[in-house]
Amino acid sequence: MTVETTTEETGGMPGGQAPESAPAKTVAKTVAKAVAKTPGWLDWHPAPSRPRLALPAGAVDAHCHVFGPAADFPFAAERRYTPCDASAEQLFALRDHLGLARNVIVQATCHGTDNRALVDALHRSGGRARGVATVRPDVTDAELRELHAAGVRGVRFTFVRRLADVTPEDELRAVVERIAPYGWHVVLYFEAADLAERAGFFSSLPVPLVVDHLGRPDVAKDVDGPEFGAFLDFLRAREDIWCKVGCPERLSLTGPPAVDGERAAYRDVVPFARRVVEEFPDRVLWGTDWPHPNLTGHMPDDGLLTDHLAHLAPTGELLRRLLVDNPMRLYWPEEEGS
Ligand code: 0GY
Repeated sequence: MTVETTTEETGGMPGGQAPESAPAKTVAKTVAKAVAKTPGWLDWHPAPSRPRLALPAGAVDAHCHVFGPAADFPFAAERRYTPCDASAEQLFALRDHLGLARNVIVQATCHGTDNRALVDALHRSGGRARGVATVRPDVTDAELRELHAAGVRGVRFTFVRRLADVTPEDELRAVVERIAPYGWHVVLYFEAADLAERAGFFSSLPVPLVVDHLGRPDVAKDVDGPEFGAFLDFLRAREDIWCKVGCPERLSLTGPPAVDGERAAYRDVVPFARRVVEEFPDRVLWGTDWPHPNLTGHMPDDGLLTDHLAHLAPTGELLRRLLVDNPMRLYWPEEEGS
């Protein structure tokens, strides 16, 4: 059970009755009400192992989320799922436990365009987190400046229909016009089958692009087949298209899952991720995807998920680019070379 607060307006008397002789005074009353998690929802792993893999100093978790806490940051009315809480402190404790140094926190659809939980987490991070927000075309410059000051460096467009209504392309283009002056990029979350229809639109956007979760390939298909080939061509077409290669737990069909000490997990995803890491070593990113929204089969052990990196980036050089050089260049460019 999680908690959501709503603000109710009442008259100035107990029970909401306005006194007859006095002018009706409106007061805000915060009401905590229980909100049920989505049925089948799996909470994040309570006791992940420590990675055995030697991570480079300064490694960045470039895709993770915060949820609520709902009592402080209620979930959006239009959300498609209700998660458990996953606070900034819990995220930063995981960061330290895994031996990571920084986070890129991505606005989750359960918070809609209300970026307050994200901004709060960025402020709490002491400069060790950057963010990707969700905004509407009518976002004001004052709001964009505030998001930028907090550490936001991009916006996310979601085309996964189970997560949100897909915003029309002209509205998304209007968002891009608003954010381009800030030097931000667009994070794209789409399924492989939707790329053909959207590729022209994506390629026309005049800002850097970051693709979530390998473009969600169908890993039952051949890594050398036409569908993944089209995705690789999409990445080849512009040098400012980046790709996240994490999230095997979401893509894998045959596992085995990263639980109970399994160090050769998600074998069906490895050829896809590795192909991208090897061909585009300077524009790949990785993230835990903690707290792993919407998984129903199993909840991975985040330590084993971190160790899974050894299969994707098998040399120290590839690992350093994936975890440090690339995310630093995209999210902390002012620190490059320092
Ligand atoms: C992810 C993936 C998912 C959810 C979200 O914002 C979200 O709600 O991103 C998903 O369900 O596939 O990146 O966390």
